[in-house]
Parts: sequence; C-alpha cells; structure tokens
Amino acid sequence: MGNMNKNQQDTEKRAAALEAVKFVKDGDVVGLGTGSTATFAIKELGQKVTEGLKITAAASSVKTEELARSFGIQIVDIQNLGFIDVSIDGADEFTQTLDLIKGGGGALFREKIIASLSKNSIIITDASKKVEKLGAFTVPIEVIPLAFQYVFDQVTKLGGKSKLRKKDVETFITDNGNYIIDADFGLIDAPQELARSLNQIDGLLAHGLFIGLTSKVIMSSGNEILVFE
Ligand code: A5P
Repeated sequence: MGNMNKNQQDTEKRAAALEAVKFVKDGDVVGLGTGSTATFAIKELGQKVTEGLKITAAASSVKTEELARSFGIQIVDIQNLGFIDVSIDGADEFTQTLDLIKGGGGALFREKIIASLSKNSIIITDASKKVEKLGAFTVPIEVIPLAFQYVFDQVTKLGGKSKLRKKDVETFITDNGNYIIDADFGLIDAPQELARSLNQIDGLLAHGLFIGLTSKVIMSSGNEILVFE
C-alpha cells in the first residue's frame, strides 16, 4: 500500500475512533480493542482521562493493556466483570448485517469475551473493511496447542484451507499461550452456520467469526462517517 493510501486510511481510522469515544461516559467500564484502529481510540480516551474523565477499562490484549496504562487509563481484571458499558474495537472485515471477522492481531479470544460482556459493542473501521460477504480475509482460529492437529484436521473437513500462523519463522503464540490457525473458507455464504460448526470442535478456543455481537459499526470513508446498526 502506498503512503498516500496509508495516510488516508489512518485519517479514516482516527475519525471513526473519535466518533466512537463520544459514547463513553463518566463512570463507564470500557472495553478496549486491539490493533491500529483501536489504538486511535485508546489514545483519545487517554487524553480525555487526563482532562478528568473517570473510567475503568478492560483490555483485550497485553499490548492494549500496556498502551492504555501508558496513557493513564486504569485497567481492571476481566474475570470478575459482570458487564462492560461500552467497548470499542476494530475489525478485519464487516458486513452490512454486522457480522465480522476479527483476530488479525491474534487477540480474538479476549476480544470476543469483551464483546460478549458489552452492552454497547462499537466497531470502528476505515472504508477498506466493508465487504458484501465475509471470507476474503482468512478466519483466525485460536487453538490449544495439544489439540493442534485434531483441530487443524476438523477445520480442513469443514472446507477451511488452513495454515498455522507464524511470526517470522517462529510459531505465533497468543497472549493465552495458544496457536492461531488461519483458515481460508473462500467467501462465506452462511457465517452463522460456520460459526456453529467451529464452536463444536473440542480444543478450539475461539474463532474470528463475530456473529450477533456488535451493536454498531462506525465507518469513516473520506470525509464521511457512516454508522451501521
Ligand atoms: C485483533 O485481534 C483484531 O481483531 C483487530 O481488531 C483487527 O485485526 C483490526 O486491526 P486494525 O485496526 O489494525 O486493522
């Protein structure tokens, strides 16, 4: 991608992030996503915290936790949270019906827990993330290492051309100590069905199909903000 494009994309990511942050109120428990788009929201929230906004936050990754702390945002443990008021996260793809693929950054498991706990789950994107059908982006699947071959074979049986994710030459390891399989199902006609089939595989911790978990997508495109809900 050329620099012009990247600058334009960053401008869009930031614009969507600023719009989403407007939904955060004093006293809220806020879910913080992972990735370059979520980072714009975290920075903006940090700025508001220095100006007096009182929030606590649940972080979807170690990276996000470190970033949020560096901006003075107070982090709370997710394990005892009954709900999250509002969460702000990016996505790798989304459709008009608010189905998503997430997990390009490998944080899908915690991101999914945060989305599930959220009363208001906001996704922020630039214009490049909107698709007619999910699946051009491969579906990330987090797998417990012991079950790797089993899960890999089951995913293959479901039609997913699978690859173990690498970081350079090493196997990519998630914050939870697990592996990621990136599965290419082609364009996905029935994402909900596929999600259900994947959910039934033992040893598969989480997959990147987020179905029915999103309250709204705020997409920035050029000078426009579009909201899908
Ligand atoms: C992280 O695991 C992902 O779900 C991210 O939300 C996704 O990869 C979007 O990242 P960018 O905002 O960097 O595109």
